[in-house]
Amino acid sequence: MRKRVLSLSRFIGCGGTLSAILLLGAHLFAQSTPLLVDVDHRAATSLDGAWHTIIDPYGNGLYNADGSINLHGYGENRQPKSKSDLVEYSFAKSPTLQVPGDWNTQRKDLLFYEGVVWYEKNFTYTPKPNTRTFLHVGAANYRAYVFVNGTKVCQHEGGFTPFDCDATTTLHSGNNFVVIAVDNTRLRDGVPTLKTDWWNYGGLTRDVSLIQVPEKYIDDFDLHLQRGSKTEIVGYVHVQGAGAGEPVVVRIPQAGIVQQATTDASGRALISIHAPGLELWSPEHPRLYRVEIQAGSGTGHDALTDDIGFRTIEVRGTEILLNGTPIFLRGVSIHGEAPMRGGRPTSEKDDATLLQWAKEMGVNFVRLPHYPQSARMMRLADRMGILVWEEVPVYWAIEFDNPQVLAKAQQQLAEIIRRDRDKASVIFWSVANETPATPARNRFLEAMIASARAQDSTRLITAALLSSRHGNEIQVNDPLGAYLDVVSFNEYAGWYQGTPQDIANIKITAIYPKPLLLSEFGAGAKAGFHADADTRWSEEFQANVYRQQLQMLRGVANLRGMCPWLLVDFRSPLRELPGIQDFYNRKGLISDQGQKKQAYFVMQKAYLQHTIGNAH
Ligand code: GCB
Repeated sequence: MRKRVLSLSRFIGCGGTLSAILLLGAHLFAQSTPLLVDVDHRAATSLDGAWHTIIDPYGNGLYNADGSINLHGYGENRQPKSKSDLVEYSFAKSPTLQVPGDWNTQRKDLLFYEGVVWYEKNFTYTPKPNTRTFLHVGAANYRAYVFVNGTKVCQHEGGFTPFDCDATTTLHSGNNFVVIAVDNTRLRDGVPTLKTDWWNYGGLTRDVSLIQVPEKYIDDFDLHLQRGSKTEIVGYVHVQGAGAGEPVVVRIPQAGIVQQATTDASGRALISIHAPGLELWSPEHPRLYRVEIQAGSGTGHDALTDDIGFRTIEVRGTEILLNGTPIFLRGVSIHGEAPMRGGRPTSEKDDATLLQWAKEMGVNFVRLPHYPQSARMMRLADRMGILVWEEVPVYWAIEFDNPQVLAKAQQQLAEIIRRDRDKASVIFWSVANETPATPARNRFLEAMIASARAQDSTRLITAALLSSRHGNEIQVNDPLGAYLDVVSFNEYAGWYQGTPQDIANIKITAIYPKPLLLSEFGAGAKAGFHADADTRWSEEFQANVYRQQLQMLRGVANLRGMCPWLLVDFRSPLRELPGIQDFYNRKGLISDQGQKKQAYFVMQKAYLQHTIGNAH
């Protein structure tokens, strides 16, 4: 396994392998996998499809008795050498599961399964001379251990972010095999921790592929409009393996741009482009430019393309400015769950259905809680002109006083910023959801905010804060608000607190002179269940909560955006009420089977007729 430790400047976004050091006081956490950017624009050998799988509830083939990793377990994919040889597992004789895909929704007996599942795939491969090959995993929930031809090449923790294993020295010409053990056991010191209001879908939930690159390759770049400017593109290109003097060219043919640069000793070339006359990206005009990046010259050169929108996002006083113009964010939240069939989304059709339902409701913005969704989803939002809130799973009461947990959270944040900072749609990094304000929590999230700002100086930082109800007042006063660009908060008046009738009398008070965003409100309803507006779980009850909320929210000063909770019903182990919930959180405006509830139309009317929301 290639294990490298880079300087902090690399980690905070100046390019280079994401073998990051996270400096946390005296604590050092070295993450062992690199991370290629813009992977979806590279030529790849897909390993998607059927993989042989072994269900290993006790982690027998993975863990030694002391919990360490057994390098000579099932990862070796042994075959009996003689008729007397004892091998107590066989991938070849085991059933298959589809990759990408969670295991829970592929086999009935795995719906509630938590533990280790082994995946194995055979493939033929021909490495080219003077190249490196990475095994790319889009996401594996929650921990993954990767073996190529019997040798462990990397491991990764974090269920929603990608990683790349350098498999160059373990691959050979001809027949090869890869084995990946995925363990979705929930951990007290995990991110997220033991309790979440979403399903713990396990497995290789996103694409797996092989990516071949030259010896010197572009592993990272960042090109964006300088904050506040509509004409200056700045950033860098990092060429892994290069020293000083490597030529780099950035071309944007549709804007007539050709920019030459040269790497410094760390392989990094600074880019600064004067680009007058750019058409800026916005929901109304989601203009993407084809960007071509080349590093090196001659046979060993590396070339990448990307489709990038250029826009600015800022806060001025209590306003949010997109390309310098105040905007109200008409949003909705969407969990990463496939419409109609459930489970993790695995295709563009899954994502497009969700975003189309949102768009039809009149949104210009989606909150994607509580963990990073796929890069494909962000690409689609880029093309459809939908602004996006991305979030890391710092959810409820994780171990805020544990430096290793901070390291895990910072790692996931770094990975998602690195993956998605080329997406114009993404305007927010959310560092947390509903975290109780304690001194340890404050320190933890201040560190997260500092990391996010260091890695991306152009986007807005937020977090969904808890609010507190005192009689008819909802107070937004979490001390974290002082550190955020936009103060987002959740409130469930009419559902968890008070009655829908009380909502009219509520006053929301926030102590921060900043833009406010209502990141959650809502109520549950079982689609097709009709009763009067006082009957819980009826569509009428939910629609009434929405009507009352909208009326009350019209009076909230500085409200610059809202995301009702949420677009579609989703699976949750916390929601057990038979006949109503049946393990689904029913706060969707649309059922898991695609039926629009009355409240959907209440929101749609308000958004399409612009009867809610002021940009200034
Ligand atoms: C919340 C959480 C969200 C839950 C939601 C609910 O405050 O942020 O994850 O699903 O409430 O339905 O209770």
